[in-house]
Amino acid sequence: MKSILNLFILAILGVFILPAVTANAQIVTPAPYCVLDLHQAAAGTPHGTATAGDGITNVTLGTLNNSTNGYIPDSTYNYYNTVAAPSLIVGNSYTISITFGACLNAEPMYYAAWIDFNGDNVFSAAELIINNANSGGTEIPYGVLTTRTKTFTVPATAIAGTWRMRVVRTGQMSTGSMTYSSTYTPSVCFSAAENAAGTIQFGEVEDYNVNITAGTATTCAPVTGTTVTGITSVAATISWTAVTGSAGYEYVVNTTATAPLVAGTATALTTANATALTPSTNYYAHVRNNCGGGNYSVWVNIPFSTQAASAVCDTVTGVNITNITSSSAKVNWATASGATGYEYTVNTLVASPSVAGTATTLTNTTVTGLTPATTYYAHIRKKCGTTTYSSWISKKFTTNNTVAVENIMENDSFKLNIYPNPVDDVITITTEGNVGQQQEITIIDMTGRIVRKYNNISEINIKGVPSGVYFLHYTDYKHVETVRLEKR
Ligand SMILES: [Ca+2]
Ligand SMILES: [Ca+2]
Repeated sequence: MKSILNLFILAILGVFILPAVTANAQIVTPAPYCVLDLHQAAAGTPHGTATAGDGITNVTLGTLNNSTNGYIPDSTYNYYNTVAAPSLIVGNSYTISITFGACLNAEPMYYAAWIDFNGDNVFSAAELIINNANSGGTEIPYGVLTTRTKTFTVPATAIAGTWRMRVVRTGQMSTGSMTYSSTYTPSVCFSAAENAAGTIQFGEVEDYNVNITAGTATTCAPVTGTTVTGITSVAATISWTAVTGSAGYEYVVNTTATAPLVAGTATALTTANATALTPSTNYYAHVRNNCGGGNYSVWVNIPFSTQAASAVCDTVTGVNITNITSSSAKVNWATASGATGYEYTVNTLVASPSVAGTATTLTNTTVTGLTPATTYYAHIRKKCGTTTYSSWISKKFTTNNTVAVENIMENDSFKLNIYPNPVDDVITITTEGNVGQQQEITIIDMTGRIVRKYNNISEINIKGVPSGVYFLHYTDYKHVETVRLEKR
């Protein structure tokens, strides 16, 4: 039930925001139809605002389109007998649309409408045309202006004549339950005495006249040529062939093959974009033709399935280059989660490759045939799935200088001289014979660690190198010589 505080707030809103309101004409006598008398805050006290309250703000059916206050000016019952009655042809289908004020508290709210199709002044259960369960199955949400729709067919048993339609919005009669029930339908008749004796209910009742006419049932052709294209993991485009004489179309995209129970999204186009879909899900695109006059063709549907979500394809990690020689190198990378393979390219370009590399399922490769003393880039990318790749990761390395091993064994009168040895700081180096290019001196300790390296070899200064025994290692393109060196 509504709290006193809420009623107070609603009353304040009404008093200070809204101008004086003229009540809609109410004709309850003669009253061939039963009474449905709901509670109101107080006579003449608006209950909420024009769009926020417990009332009905619009009813649309065929030519009927009646907008009213969502709050209750002085009565919860209004009979709009001066509003032109829509004509409903026996056998035709029509969509009723009801808009509800944005209720200001969380009490479950229900709705229902009946048309006395057979003109017996009784709203029978068989004459129910809309309620929560058959038009979405949920309560009216709290605090939101809400519209519900339902398409119904005027039954063949309907009698021609001007009869009554009753539209109701209310809480749950007699129990005042605060828990929404998907199967509850509001009472169609409820007297003031019954109301006073039982649980007081809020809401609004709007009665209308409708003309039931025999006429000739209008039918129109359903759409054809329905296709679904551009399917991604979250979107698709629905298209259909234009129907001659169409007044427009409606479409619904859902996961149910059965024809929609409610009106779809109206469009004058022959395409519609479905968005915010769920990946890897089976959907149905339902489309129907608007015949005009509130009548529609049957729904046609076409199934489609969204694609799987496109997982992010991460780059490889742990790239390093080992076993570098003057003509080869081994490229290594870490095993990547979810990889179906890798591609690599080794070239002298810093830019990522623009074409596919060499495919492999290993996490290393040894490249050969490289040029000595040259800077290379190893480019690696991960393969995800069958056609998706990560971006490239590149690692720079430089090949070693060439050592012409084949000449080392030749007796080409090459001779290396170093002195003094033992040495304090400065070593003088001379060579004799056919010297190769790219001379280099390396001082290596007894553990194999390089402690100094020189490219200018005529005189080197090893000041600062701890005393001890070392190897002086000489190389050029043709020769390798190692001499024992003692540092004092
Ligand atoms: Ca109203
Ligand atoms: Ca009836």
